[in-house]
Amino acid sequence: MKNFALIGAAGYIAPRHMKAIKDTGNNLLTAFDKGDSVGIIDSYFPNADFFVEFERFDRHIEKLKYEKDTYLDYVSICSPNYLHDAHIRFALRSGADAICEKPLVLNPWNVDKLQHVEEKTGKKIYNILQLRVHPSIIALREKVKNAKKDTKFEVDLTYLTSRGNWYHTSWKGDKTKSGGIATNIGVHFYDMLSWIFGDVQENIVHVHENDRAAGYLEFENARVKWFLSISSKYLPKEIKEKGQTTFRSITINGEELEFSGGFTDLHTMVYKDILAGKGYGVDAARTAIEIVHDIRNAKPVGLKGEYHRFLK
Ligand code: NAD
Ligand code: HP7
Repeated sequence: MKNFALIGAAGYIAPRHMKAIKDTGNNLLTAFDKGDSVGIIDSYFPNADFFVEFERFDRHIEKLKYEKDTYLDYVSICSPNYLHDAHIRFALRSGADAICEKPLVLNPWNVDKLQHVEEKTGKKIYNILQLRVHPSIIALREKVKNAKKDTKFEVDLTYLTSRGNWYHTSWKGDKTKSGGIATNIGVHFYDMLSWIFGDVQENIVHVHENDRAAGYLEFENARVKWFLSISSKYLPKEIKEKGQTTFRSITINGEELEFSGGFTDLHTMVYKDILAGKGYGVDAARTAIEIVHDIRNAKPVGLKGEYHRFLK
């Protein structure tokens, strides 16, 4: 049984990590969050210790080592994006491997720094890249691998997931903390696309606002028009009429990829892989971090060239 600590325990995604730790037969020793709405811990690990001050959390972990001969194997990191690198460094210096939420970091140069810490401490950093364990995505990757080398697939990616006004007030709405919506939400898809279709050849941003972004990405094996939004105003009429607030669609050469289902247990699948000595590390995270950095810093060109049909 492996010992875990968790940073960011009071947030939206933390319960999926608690569930993954439990479902894989491991133990959450201690958790930390600035906020104290963490009653959810009782549903998974009623005996876990909890701290709201970093210094006491740190002291507790040291005490466990020197007084109880108890060591952390992993620190799971569910804090806001801009804090990931600091929390990863803490994990590795504490003698644990880190399992960190996406995006691993906001900028490519942060990735290099993390690799130095891995080298210095001999510990590993894993990133939650959960779409890479989604069965439909794995099947698509196989299909692309088996296609002729120079095939270019035509991909249309539309991802609408409505969020209320709170999103903009929270750290997620602050570009310096989340990276903006293309980073915070889109990173999954850029990672998935580059994992399936190969190196990036062109990256054009048509529109980038606080509630929607759209662009064109060309990979070795695909030409992708993408549209992403957290505003319900861009939902297709028929989706709104059904009372739905999300619309996720990927078509490849006009054919719909069925991938909406099966999202909830992906964290547990990622944990299983990591515990089995697999899992995706710093190198795997790099391409998508480069893509989101470039999208964040690009000057949108407007409605020119290969833009997504939702911009019409
Ligand atoms: P959230 O705001 O609900 O939770 C973040 C938590 O971190 C909060 O409880 C907050 O109090 C805590 N926190 C803030 N500053 C802290 C600090 N200095 N030290 C310790 N705790 C601190 O956000 P969330 O939606 O749970 O997102 C957390 C992370 O998970 C983000 O990196 C996000 O991108 C990622 N995420 C991933 C997925 C996914 O599908 N893989 C889904 C949602 C979120
Ligand atoms: N929800 C909340 O109540 N609070 C939140 O903080 C987030 C959602 P989905 P996920 O918004 O930050 C996606 O769209 O797939 C509600 C991104 N992941 O299924 O879990 C929401 O209003 C993730 O990277 O959300 O997360 C819905 O009612 C990103 O950080 C419900 O939860 C996160 O949004 C489910 O919402 C975010 C993927 O796109 C794979």
